[in-house]
Amino acid sequence: MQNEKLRTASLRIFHFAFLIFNFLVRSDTILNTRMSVNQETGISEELRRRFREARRVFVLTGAGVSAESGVPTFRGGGQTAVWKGMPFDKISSAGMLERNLAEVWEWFNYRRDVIESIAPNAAHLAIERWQDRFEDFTLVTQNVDGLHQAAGSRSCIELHGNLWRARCIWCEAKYDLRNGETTAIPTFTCEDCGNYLRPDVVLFGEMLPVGAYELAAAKAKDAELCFVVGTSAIVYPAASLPEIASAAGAYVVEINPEPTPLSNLCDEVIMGKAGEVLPLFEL
Ligand code: BJW
Ligand code: ZN
Repeated sequence: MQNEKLRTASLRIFHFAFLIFNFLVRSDTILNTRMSVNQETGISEELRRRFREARRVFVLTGAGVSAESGVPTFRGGGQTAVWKGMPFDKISSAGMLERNLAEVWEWFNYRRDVIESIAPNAAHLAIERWQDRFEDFTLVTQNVDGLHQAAGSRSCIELHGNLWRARCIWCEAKYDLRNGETTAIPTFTCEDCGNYLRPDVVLFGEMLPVGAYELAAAKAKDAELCFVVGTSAIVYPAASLPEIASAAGAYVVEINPEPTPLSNLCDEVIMGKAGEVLPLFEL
């Protein structure tokens, strides 16, 4: 009896110690308590040094980088995109395009209307300044809003297309919707072949634009420093880019108010808003 009680008590103590240990290991990874971190900026001395000395820098952005401009994210960050009660992964899917092209256009026309009056934020502007700071700088975005370009980023690999463009479902001719008569869509048809146009974005279940992922993967593999900014990192193949960078030896840094499936792979995780954290690197 006495032995049984002793056994239960030691098991409980062991279990409790295990929980504490787990918590410490996890918070150590997430909060970088092992490093010397500046309390005001949250940026470690190690990362500052790497940022000063890096020649090849790679940045992957997601919806969170545009959140502070007022663009709703898809998953994290409070608002989630729903259109007429339909979750975005249904309306933004290849199947929906085949079933109801007109409704897909309505969804994208609505989003263009929202984004039209929106401006780049401090995160887009910081990334724009980085392009002239490093010998080799690569910006890869999953965003379709065009805000990196609006901020002045000259070269941006768009993995998921751009909602300011349409393309012919048959001959793939592209149309700029910034100057076009967008209210005529979806009845507007291709000038070359007469077929319907669709938004020039990559929907779930569709292939990425030819060469875009391959170029991004090559740059990720070559990078010394890789930033993963404002992405939930669950959509592939985009989420594999930081994995490629890490496997090839890059120092990987995540900037996001929430942890993601990539957080544990990262060398540093700065839990904060992109528009607040990114400008701090230049201080
Ligand atoms: C902040 C912040 C602040 C908030 N500051 N941060 C391998 C395994 C399993 C599945 C697959 C796989 N490979 C491929 C698949 C299938 C699928 C996929 O990945 N599914 C997963 C969901 C499981 N992938 C595909 O279908 C891709 N195609 C493909 O792989 O082709 C080959 C193939 C073809 C056929 C069969 C099989 C393979 C195409 C993916 C296309 C994604 N398209 C969308 C919609 C674009 C059009 C539109 O705009 O409507 O792209 S989906 C949506 O998700 C959009 C985004 O670009 C993408 C990523 O989202 P993102 O950017 O990460 O945003 P959120 O909202 O998820 O996260 C925001 C983050 O910001 C959060 O973490 C917040 O905390 C943070 N945040 N405020 C910093 N101020
Ligand atoms: Zn055509």
